Amino acid sequence: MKKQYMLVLFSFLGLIMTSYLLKAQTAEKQGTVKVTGEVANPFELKLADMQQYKQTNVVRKDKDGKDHNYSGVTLAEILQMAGTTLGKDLKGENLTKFMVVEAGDGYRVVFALAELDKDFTDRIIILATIVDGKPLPPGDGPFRVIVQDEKKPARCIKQVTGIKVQFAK
Ligand SMILES: Nc1nc2c(c(=O)[nH]1)N[C@H]1C(S)=C(S)[C@@H](COP(=O)(O)O)O[C@H]1N2
Ligand SMILES: [Mo]
Repeated sequence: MKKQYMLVLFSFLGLIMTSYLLKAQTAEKQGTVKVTGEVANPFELKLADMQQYKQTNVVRKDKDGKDHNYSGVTLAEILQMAGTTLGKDLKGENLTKFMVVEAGDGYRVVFALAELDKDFTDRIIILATIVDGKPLPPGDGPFRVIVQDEKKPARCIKQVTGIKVQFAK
């Protein structure tokens, strides 16, 4: 009788521990963006590290019709860190490169590298982690792309988990 009781207790403990570990893993996954593909140094961008990088602000209207101040790191700077052909190297066949941004819910959007490069455009695109001074709400964050001055918010992809640079072949 006592042995059975112990067995039940231990299986319970096991279950609780497994669920904690799984939760921790999901939290870890949500707190990072994998930068991969046609880059010299693929890396994982961590939420905890974001404040170390230069912060850029973009003001955008949300569906509430009001302006909101987003801050984060420009996609151009993230790609620079990963070692991509921006600036003087963005010419010739490198102009066929694009990035696929992926979200936790399977939503994906594409930006051509030339859309991110300051020699091509003044429009700023950031990977935001902060809105109006606070972390993004769970449904939107922790990472969301914010595209300055784009009429529709459809490329302001939420819950970003990955950025992959590819060639249009
Ligand atoms: N991950 C993810 N991001 C997304 C979407 C989505 O389905 N999944 N929808 C997009 C579209 S079509 C729009 S209009 C806006 C909606 O953002 P809002 O709910 O904050 O207005 O989010 C964009 N970002
Ligand atoms: Mo949309």
